[in-house]
Amino acid sequence: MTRYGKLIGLVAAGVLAAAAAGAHAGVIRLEDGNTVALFDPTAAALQFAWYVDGTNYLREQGFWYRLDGEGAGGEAPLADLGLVSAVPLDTTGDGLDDMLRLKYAQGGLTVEVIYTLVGGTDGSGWADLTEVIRFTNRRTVPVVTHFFQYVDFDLSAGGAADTAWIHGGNTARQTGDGLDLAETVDTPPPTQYAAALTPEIRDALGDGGPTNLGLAPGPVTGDATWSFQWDFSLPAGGSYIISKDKSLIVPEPATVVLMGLGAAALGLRRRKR
Ligand SMILES: [Ca+2]
Ligand SMILES: [Ca+2]
Ligand SMILES: [Ca+2]
Repeated sequence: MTRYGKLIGLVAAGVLAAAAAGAHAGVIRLEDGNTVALFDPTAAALQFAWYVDGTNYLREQGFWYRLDGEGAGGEAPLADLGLVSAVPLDTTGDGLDDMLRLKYAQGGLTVEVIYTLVGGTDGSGWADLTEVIRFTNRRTVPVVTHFFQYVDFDLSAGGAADTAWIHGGNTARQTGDGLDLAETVDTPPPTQYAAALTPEIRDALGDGGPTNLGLAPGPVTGDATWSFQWDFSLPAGGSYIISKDKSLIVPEPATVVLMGLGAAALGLRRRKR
C-alpha cells in the first residue's frame, strides 16, 4: 500500500469509528434476565428496541405532548421539552442497569419518566416493563396538557400480520405469530385512545396541527400501532402521575413441550401404521 493509500485507510477508519460512536451517542441500555431494552432520550422514538430471548419486538415507543396556548399548535416529541438528565440504575445488584430515570423540563414544567425492566429466565419468553410518568407544574398558572404515548410493536415477521385493539378503556393488546403483548394503564385511564395501522397515528402526531385520538379501539390487523392520550389541566404547583405496565408473553415453554410431545406421538402413530 502506498503512503497515500495508508493515510486514506487511516482517515476512513477514523471516520467510520466516529460515525459508529455518533450513531450510538446517548443510547442507554437496560438489561435484566432474558431481556434488553434500548433508549435514546433525545429522540422521538424514545425506546427503539425491546429484545426478549434475543428477538427484538419493538420498532418505536415515544411520548408526545401539546400544551394549550403554547408552541405552534401541534404535538412535539417529549425530547423537545428539553432533556435535563438521564440516569440508568442497577437496582438488583447484578451489574446490569435495569432502571432508567429521565427528566425533561421547560419553564417550570417538569416531566419525569421512570422505566423499570424485569426479565424472565432465559428461554421463558416473558418480560415486563413498567413506566411511571410524573408531571410537575412549578409555574404560577395552570398548564392544560395533552399527553400521548405512541407504540409500534412488530410481533409477526416484519409486523405485517399483527392484531391490536384497546379494551376496557385502559388496556392495549397486540397479538401476532403466537405472541401476546398487553399494556395496562394502572392509573389514570387515558382520555382518548386509538389502534390503527402504521403510519396513521405517527403521521398525525408529527403533522404540526392539533390531533385528538377520539375513541377508536379497533381491532386492526396488519402493521398495527396504538396510542393513548391523556387530557388534563395541571394546576399551579400541582402534579399528575401516569402509571403503566407492559408485558410480553411468548408461548409458555410448557405449551411448546406439549406441542412437541403431540408431534412425537403423531410420528409414532404414523410409524406404527
Ligand atoms: Ca440489575
Ligand atoms: Ca398533530
Ligand atoms: Ca407494528
